[in-house]
Amino acid sequence: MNVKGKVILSMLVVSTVVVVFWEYINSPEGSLLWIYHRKNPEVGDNSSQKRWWFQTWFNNRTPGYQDEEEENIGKEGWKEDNSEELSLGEWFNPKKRPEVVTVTPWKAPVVWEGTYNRAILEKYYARQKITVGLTVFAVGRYIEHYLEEFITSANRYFMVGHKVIFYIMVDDISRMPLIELYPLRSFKVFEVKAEKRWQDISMMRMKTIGEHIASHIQHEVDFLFCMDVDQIFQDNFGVETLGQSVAQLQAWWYKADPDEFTYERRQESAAYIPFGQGDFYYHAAIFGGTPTQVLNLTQECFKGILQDKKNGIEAEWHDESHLNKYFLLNKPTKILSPEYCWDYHIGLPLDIKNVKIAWQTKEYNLVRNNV
Ligand code: UD2
Repeated sequence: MNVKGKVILSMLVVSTVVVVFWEYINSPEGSLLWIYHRKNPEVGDNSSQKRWWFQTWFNNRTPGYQDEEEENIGKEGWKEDNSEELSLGEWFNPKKRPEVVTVTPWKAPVVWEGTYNRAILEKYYARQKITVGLTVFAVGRYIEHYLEEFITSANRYFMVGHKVIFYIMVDDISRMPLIELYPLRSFKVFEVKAEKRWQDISMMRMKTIGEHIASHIQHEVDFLFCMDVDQIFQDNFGVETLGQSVAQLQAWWYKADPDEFTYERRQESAAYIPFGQGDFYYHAAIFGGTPTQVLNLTQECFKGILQDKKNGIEAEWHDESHLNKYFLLNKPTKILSPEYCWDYHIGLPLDIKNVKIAWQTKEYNLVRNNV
């Protein structure tokens, strides 16, 4: 090798040493263990390890690549932010619907069409990778009459883009309709005892839901909704409905004065609410929240139901009366407008801009054992 060749070779060796040393002191690990990392996927993302020094070198010279790296740093930041709640002002604007009540006296949002920014919420919840549960009961003739339409429509409109588990409670599994679900959706079917009276079927849901949350649902979902089966989803019931403790305004009563509400007015009942008290009339056809909150709700309501049974009294609107008492004492953190559970028999007033769920026509004589 001539002198020129030796000079070039030694320059190459020196520059390699300089680059390797430079990468060493600048690497986040501060070590040269990248080969070890590559062998051990538990330690980190394989692909990022493979790109190690070459990528850093390349990034420093390529603006496009640099941007992506910075974007990734941003994402890491987001991950840390995951634990933080979105502030109300970031997704909710009560002024968009000045003609209706959009904030409660205890500052909880009442979610109406137009008040929420679903895109911001979607971004937030997509990062959280949430799973949402939905319980529904179909006992007796409610299976053939309502279940298929309920699940089919929920499959299409409930929490689109997020993992969903339907918890379906029936008194006869062999009569479960066959329904093919979209990706991200799954269901679990449970057999429940058929009570003789429809009132007890309705009320005992509180006990059953509570037992299922305690034994497994709390480990399976981040949020849970509980719904009546005799209704159909018509549009997206999305992440704007999620919250710690969520109540639904009853379509027939959302404009009425609390003294007109059909609360339980007899003092002997655990569901008793005196005249002069009450915030809203909540609908038992939809309630939800985190599993812990829903567990508390169902346990408290069932306690009231049992106490009434012991005292030989039944609240006027059964589980719904106890639910209203519960939400009077434990204010919901979010309320859904009647657009989320509308009865077309009322007509379609201007307030109702977008119906997400519609009541089915009540055909009590066809579906109930005792009318
Ligand atoms: C109202 C409330 C309901 C509950 C009930 C209590 C509406 C839309 N819903 O419902 O939430 O508070 O009053 O009085 O106003 N079920 C069966 N099989 C039966 C009976 C009931 O599966 O034989 C289940 C089913 O999921 C049904 C739910 O219990 O949707 C409530 O019963 P309902 O819909 O017959 O009672 P309804 O419409 O008067």
